[in-house]
Amino acid sequence: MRNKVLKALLDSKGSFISGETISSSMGITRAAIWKHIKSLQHEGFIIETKPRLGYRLVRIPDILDRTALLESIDTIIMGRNLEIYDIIDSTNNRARELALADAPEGTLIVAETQLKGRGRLGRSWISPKGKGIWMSLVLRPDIPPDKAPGITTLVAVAIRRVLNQLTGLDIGIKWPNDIIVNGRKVCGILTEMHGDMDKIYYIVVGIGINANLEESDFPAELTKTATSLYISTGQTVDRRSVIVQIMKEIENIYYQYIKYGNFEAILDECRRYSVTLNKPVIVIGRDEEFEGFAINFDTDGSLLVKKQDGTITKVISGDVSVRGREGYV
Ligand code: BT5
Repeated sequence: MRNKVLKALLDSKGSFISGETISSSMGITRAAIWKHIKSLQHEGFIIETKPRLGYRLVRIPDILDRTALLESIDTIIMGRNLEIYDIIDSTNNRARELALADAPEGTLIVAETQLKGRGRLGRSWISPKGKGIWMSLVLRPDIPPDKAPGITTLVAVAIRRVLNQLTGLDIGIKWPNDIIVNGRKVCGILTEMHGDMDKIYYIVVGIGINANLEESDFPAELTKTATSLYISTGQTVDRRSVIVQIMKEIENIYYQYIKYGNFEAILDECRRYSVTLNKPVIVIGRDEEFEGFAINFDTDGSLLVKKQDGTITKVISGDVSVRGREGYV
């Protein structure tokens, strides 16, 4: 009932809607509506009330509300099947669980905080409550499994576009899965795939965006390498619009790619904004570490690194980290 009252307010798009209209369309008393309005106000929704005119939704609080988010997402597939959690272990775990239970492509899991947010190679991802965008998207691309790393590239390109449009900041892509502002990580992507030799069953793309985190939200060891949109612009961002626009952008790029298989345009955009290419890099793998010069991306999105002896090595994402010679980027 609370969601229906909220939906009625959202549908009237900033105009007044009378208690009578809501009560007759929903078949509940005006007193019951008033009770739900009070509780929405208590949650932080700013709702103006005027005798004879009724109710008007003035502002939606910065909590991730399913009804409000669904109302704003204007995609056909991405994010349309949506779950929102206050607390979760990891949105990637829940997305994987749903994917195994046949959840449709585009299923999106979002959480206010994660207790066991993770990065690659078992690293942890800090996810303070209410400050970031911690979400995972289920995809079922009909592409060969060796092309799966390209999905990380595609998502990075989509996120870069959106964050740049929303903030005007120079946003870079650090191969293979980081989005960078001022040399620091503002977003990380964790792509996990389930498939066999020739088929992908599903891919879960985990996206962590440091939206409104303050310096004090980061542990000391991350202050030199991590940042947030808030720290970089001095302004809080509306997490809902970031999610809405990212879903739209991923949908555009992803289906273009699935339909026409043209990865070259995505790679070109990635090259243009890469903070990795044409620089000395240190490649840190599970068993070995080497230095070289990042010369290009290969057609599958892997990184081509020229070693000091002149040989060129193809570095595949997933089990390596890349660092600049003088620091993180
Ligand atoms: C990543 O791994 O960058 C992928 C992060 C993906 C997080 C999302 S949140 C929603 C979804 N659910 C999950 O459980 N995960 C995904 P990697 O490249 O391995 O980087 C991890 C490293 O980044 C850590 O070892 C830290 O050094 C650093 N780090 C941890 N939390 C951070 C944060 N909030 N911002 C910036 N850096 C962070």
